[in-house]
Amino acid sequence: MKLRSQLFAVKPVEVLLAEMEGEHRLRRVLGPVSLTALGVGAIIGAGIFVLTGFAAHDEAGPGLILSFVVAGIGCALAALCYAEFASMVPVAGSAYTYAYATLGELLAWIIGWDLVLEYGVASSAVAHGWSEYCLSFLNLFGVTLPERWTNTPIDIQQATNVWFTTGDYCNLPAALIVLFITAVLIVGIRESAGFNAGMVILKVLVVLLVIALGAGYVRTENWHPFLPFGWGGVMRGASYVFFAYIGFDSVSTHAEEARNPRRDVPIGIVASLALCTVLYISVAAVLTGMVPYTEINIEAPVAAAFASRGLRVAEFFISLGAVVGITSVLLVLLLSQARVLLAMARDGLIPREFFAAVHPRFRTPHKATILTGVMVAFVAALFPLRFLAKLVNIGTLLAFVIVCAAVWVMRRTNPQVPRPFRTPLVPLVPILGMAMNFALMCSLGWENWVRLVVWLLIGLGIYFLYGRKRSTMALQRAAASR
Ligand code: ALA
Repeated sequence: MKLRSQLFAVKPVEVLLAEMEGEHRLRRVLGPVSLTALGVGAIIGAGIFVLTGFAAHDEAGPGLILSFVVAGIGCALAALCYAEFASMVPVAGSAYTYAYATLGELLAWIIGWDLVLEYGVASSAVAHGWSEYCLSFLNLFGVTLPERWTNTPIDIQQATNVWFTTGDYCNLPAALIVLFITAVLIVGIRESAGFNAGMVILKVLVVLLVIALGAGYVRTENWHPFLPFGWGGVMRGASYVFFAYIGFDSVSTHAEEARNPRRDVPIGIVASLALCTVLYISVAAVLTGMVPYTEINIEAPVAAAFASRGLRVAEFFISLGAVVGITSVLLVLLLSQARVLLAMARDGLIPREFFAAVHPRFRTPHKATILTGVMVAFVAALFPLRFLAKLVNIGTLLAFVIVCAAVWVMRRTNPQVPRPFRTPLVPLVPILGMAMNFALMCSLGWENWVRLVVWLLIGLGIYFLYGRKRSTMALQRAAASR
């Protein structure tokens, strides 16, 4: 096939749906409540429990409340676009699959590779958050671990962006939790979903406790000045705490396990995001109201805010809830990562024998899961949290921009395909979604753009050396034209 026609070749929606009927499918066990729980499970984690501290302290001050509103609007616009796709093409693979159906193979590959950044690297960042709250929880009982085994060997200077070595060995707790979750995932989705539901309930209760109890300790003078770093600070804060919202889109990677994907996946996406947005804005208001922004702790800020008011029992429950809650984020992100790899492997863009292998007994993509787990554990052990979080954000924002564009393109190229959920006000919502998420990308600083470009270039290298020649669709077309 000619290069140009292959790069822009789309995978017809009919083909995607027909593939759903084939063999080696995953089990359909998830309903709307489980899907929403998976969404909430993926969303509330290191972002709200850890990154809010740094964002309030260094970037936005009490304006963090507005940062959550801004990031939430960007996500809501993207979520409405995701929901249309999820109802129309309810196949595992998320944005990758949508791009393949609309924008062609090359952009699909780019977005799939970008999702590896979103889910894989985010899992490493989240494992750091887990490690910090785990250590602070153990501290409550007087247990401390040697620093050499809880810090990364390299770090990055905040002001100058220069890398330096720390003399520590690795973040061992972060790596161990990743390997543990990987083992749980191999056993299967039904068990994982049950495990997840318990963790989600606990963390939502803890967040409600933070809001209800913390509200009584707010001192409104802490909200003055409200925007100490101006609107620029609000936007920088938004581009950072955007991390806290990541995960709602992972609901769409579970379409293949949903009992009624056309209805339940859009419900899961929109409901989980809406719930978390309300909770986040409230937590930001409570946190910045309880503690002057200059004194907000940047390691375990929510627990520390309650400790600073002498609320030791609350500190205990918050630390416990954060450890458990962040575990459930890891679970869903790692699960989603393996699903995206599975979808790409079925299309021949990465080695099928390995990534699309489904375990005969557990019916899970065990090989992709193991490889993902080992890589994520390795990155978590070595790289610092702030670096990972910003890299994840820029990659995910790019995925959102592409999905918003794709919904608009699809309305023109495939108007006839049934859409049980329709994004309202097309093209206004997709255009605003692209603009808002692009604006957040621009607030992340040039170093992160450079890292994104390097990541994408590596991806393009893999595509041109491997995927392009082995793409199932290209091979089928070549066979048909012979
Ligand atoms: N939104 C997820 C978290 O905050 C990634 O941990």
